[in-house]
Amino acid sequence: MTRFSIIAGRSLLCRIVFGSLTCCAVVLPGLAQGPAKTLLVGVDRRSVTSLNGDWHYLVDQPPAKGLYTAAGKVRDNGYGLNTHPNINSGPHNEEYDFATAPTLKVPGDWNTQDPTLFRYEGVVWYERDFDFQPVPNTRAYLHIGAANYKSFVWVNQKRICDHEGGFTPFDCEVTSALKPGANFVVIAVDSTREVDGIPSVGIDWFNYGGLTRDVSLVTLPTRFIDDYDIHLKHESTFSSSNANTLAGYVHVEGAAEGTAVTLRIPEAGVNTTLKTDADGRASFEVKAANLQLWSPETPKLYKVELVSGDDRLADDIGFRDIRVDGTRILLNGKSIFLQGANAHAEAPYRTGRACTDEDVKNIFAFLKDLNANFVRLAHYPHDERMERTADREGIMVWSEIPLWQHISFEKPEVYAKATYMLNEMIRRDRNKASVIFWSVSNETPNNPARTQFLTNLANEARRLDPTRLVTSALIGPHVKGNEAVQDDPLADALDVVGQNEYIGWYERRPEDADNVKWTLPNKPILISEFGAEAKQGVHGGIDQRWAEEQQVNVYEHQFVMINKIPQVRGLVPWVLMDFRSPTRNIPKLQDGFNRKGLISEDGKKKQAFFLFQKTYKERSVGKE
Ligand code: GCB
Repeated sequence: MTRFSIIAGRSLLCRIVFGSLTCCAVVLPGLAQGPAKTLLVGVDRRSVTSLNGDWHYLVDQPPAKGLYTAAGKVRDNGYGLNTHPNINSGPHNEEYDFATAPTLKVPGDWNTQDPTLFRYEGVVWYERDFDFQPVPNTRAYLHIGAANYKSFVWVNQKRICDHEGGFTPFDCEVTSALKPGANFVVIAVDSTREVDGIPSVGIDWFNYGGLTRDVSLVTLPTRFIDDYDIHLKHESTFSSSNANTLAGYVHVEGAAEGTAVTLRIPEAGVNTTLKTDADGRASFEVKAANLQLWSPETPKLYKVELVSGDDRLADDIGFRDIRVDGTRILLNGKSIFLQGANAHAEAPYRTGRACTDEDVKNIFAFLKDLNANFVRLAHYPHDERMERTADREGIMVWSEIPLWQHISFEKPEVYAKATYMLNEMIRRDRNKASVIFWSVSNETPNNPARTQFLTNLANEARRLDPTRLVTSALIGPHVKGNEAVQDDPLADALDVVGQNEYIGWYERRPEDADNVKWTLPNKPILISEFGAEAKQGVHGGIDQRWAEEQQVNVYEHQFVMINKIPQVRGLVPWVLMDFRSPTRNIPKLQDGFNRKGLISEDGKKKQAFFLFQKTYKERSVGKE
């Protein structure tokens, strides 16, 4: 049960969680200061003022006195005011100055840009000057693609908004804070890991901090299209001859009831005018002519034009049907087998958080070369360019929120955080045909509090988007004798079950996999992680740890095992490319990298890459 209440200009989203009422503040569009959320969908389709580029930065080492008071509250008189020290005269005042500070590139993590910040986890302040000419009858939003992990935003000395979560966008209204001519924005980003954060403190990837994705200023008419969902109607049964009804909604922020919204998809013969309801939402169902459905073989995208009043937006959207039938996964009514890889948002060649066109191009070049039709974007939402490219290239996507291993599952406030992160992920990417799975978690401990939390979250994902499949990657069971029985009750809440296992690396010997007998839920199963480490360029026998040959050997035995599990509908080895992880500390072998990649971080393919390339080409493992 969810209800809204307005308290002092903020809204509280209240929900019964595990029998008790919990509330979390959410920002109502247009209200400044307070927690911000993903508001604007399709920002990359709008003409915006980019604030990417050089930002001045200052490091505010723990206890971060520029940001926090001794009691841990955000200071009113901290660096956010961007005042300057009296250098030459008057009493000495400030101990910081952005004007003369060095710069970091945005988007980008700080760790790989300033060697002194390589291992730094804490607060870094960013400042940027920009010119702006307000246009009458418009509203302006600061759009931040992602900032890891907490952000605090000021514009022209006015505290604007906060955000928690390192991998989803947020929008803060800045209309009344902007002035004609010179303006400035200050953002404090705190990458400190927290026990009650999502993810929590223990992670097996690099905690890159900073403004890691595009930042822009979006100027919109007073009434504007903030959100839309345009998809093939999810009928109770799929029939290709009837797959021509499009459904969804367009939401117009600030719209009075009855505001007109035009939806045009010229190539599909759609040209219709809708009317918003009292909440600004115009729901629709409309027949399209001759729809060519999206699939990896034909990744067809339609130009979709939305117009309401002075606002217009054009997106490229594909239409397809994804569902489960027994233990099969059906795409447009046809059984599919997913062949792909796990990928972290680690930039190939240069390392660092992937955030540019070039990074995304390089990752997709690897996937295409591998003959992949699928990618699991681990363990958090990646840059939106990834889904855009997947849409164009015909690669299906698993998208996940960072509920990784140990999370404070017993705390209602953590559940509230998880729901808004899920919401932000779905809101950003629900119009991407490539995304077929929403994953609620990875490798969480099997206990009642966890199961209740994730079951609720899986249901929430279904409520937000009934057109996609809900999954999670489970860990365990350990093999006993030759038996592995997966009886995690979380499986009941999922449409598709991800099974992670490391037989041949963390347990048993590679050849033991040949004889393991799996008992798995009677649902489609993805082998969502399996693999072994190898250092590119190290060669030796099949039993020699860290040799490329040994990694191949692990996979060959895995293939024998996987071929015997009838309900396996896909595989994603861990992992496409070696990625930084500070927990991997074997000198000369790991050197701070998880080496389970099929490719090294500098783009060199290991032998296992070619094994998968051939296996996927020949489709020799698994059945549709
Ligand atoms: C896992 C985790 C993944 C790790 C991987 C490993 O089970 O899901 O995040 O990186 O194992 O290499 O240990």
